[in-house]
Amino acid sequence: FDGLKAQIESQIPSEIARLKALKTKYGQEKVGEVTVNMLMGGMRGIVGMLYETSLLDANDGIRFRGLTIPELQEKLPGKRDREPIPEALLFLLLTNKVPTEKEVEALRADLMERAEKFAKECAMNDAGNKSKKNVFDALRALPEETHPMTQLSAACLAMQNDSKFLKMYASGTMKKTEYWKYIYEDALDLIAKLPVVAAYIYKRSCVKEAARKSSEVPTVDASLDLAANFSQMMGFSSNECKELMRLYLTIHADHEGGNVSAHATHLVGSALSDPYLSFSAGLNGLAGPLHGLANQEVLKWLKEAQVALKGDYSAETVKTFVENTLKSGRVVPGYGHAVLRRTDPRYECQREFALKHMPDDEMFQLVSRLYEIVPDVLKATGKVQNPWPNVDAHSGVLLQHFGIKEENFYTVMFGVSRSIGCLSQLILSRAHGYAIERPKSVTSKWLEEKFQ
Ligand code: NMX
Ligand code: MLT
Repeated sequence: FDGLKAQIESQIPSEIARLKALKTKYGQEKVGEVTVNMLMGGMRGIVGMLYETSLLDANDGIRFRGLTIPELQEKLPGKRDREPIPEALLFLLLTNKVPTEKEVEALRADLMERAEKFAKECAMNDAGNKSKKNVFDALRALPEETHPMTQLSAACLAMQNDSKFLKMYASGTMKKTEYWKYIYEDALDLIAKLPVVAAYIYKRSCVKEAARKSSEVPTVDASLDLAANFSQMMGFSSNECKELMRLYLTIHADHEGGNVSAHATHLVGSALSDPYLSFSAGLNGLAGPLHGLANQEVLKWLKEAQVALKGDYSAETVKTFVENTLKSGRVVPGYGHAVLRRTDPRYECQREFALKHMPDDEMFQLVSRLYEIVPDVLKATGKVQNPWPNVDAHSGVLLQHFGIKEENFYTVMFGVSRSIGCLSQLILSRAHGYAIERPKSVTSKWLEEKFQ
């Protein structure tokens, strides 16, 4: 299927011309100022990079190529039930165009073919040609208790051997204008392979019951959509769980360019590191507790609350529990955001999903109660810029309900989804000839001398 690739190719000349015109016309204009506070405060608020696939507004939340989450739910074709499928989002991110049903189906089939070929080849190597090592051998060499995110990142590196970009670059015959074509192939391969690898990690090292455990290469059902197949490979075949996976993989895909995982992927990619190296870097950032690992932290914290509160979710007891979390020196996981100044729309759509599919779930009742209590407790600290919940405050309770109980796996699912956004932009960055990233740093002495 080269329809998507051909569409991207046809857009490149006009996009490059548009960017060139922007530079010629406005190259000397200022987009903002950098204060010492910004420099010392994690570069918050500095406009410092181009990122086309999505844009985050503090008050409106995320827009994927201009579309909000409710708009995605309404407009993206390819739905099996109510939720959009991530293949349709991938098409939108890459082309800035809502695809047709036919285009989504062609991309779905392409990704599933890549996934199936990968899984079959690895399974064949396992069974017959044991001397031909594959990524699953690399994973088996790690202790089972290695954190699933470390395993996913290591798997990305272990698959780098397959990089078409790497081979072409090494051959010395690839023109700069051709880079994106091989980045595209690697990116689509990686997006297709990650669910297979993730499902393997889940069944080998997260699941505890012998009956659900497996260290076989998962079997891909190429007739399914990417999310449904992922759910099935993990051992969850109900329609509701597949719907949840479609929603999950869609809403976690992209959050503009400045978040740690997107920025890390972008930065490493700007050195012409291939998608396997670049996205592994992104995953390492996603694995941090202030970023993607917060979804695991939230679940641990909810379980802690269930034990401490013993079913008493009255306002007073819940408030005391939250205050004690702060007193112990921890952050309240799942609350706050570097850019957002409202409840994350990704939280809201997950809440809607819960209200529709599991309104009586006990842990959902707790999550809802926390939504009433936590913002005021955080406001009372006088320092938290955004007291509202983010995406991670809600994702775990949905997964628990549908049987995905092992919270140390949650960030892996976030990573599988984030590949869609990060790798889309990586393709566009090479297609549009973005520069290597290299901002200027200064020492604190330099600052003192400047202002004294
Ligand atoms: N609980 C307790 N304190 C908080 C929280 C929170 N949820 N959020 C912010 N603060 C504190 C923060 O630690 C800082 O304290 P100090 O000055 O003592 O260092 C102060 O409030 C000001 O921080 P902000 O400017 O509001 O937040 P910042 O932009 O620095 O950080 C987060 C954003 C998301 C890292 C922060 O809100 C946080 O740690 N939240 C909890 C972890 C979390 O949910 N992360 C997931 C983000 C979404 N994702 O998936 O990546
Ligand atoms: C994300 O999805 O990347 C998080 O909300 C963090 C961020 O945007 O900074």
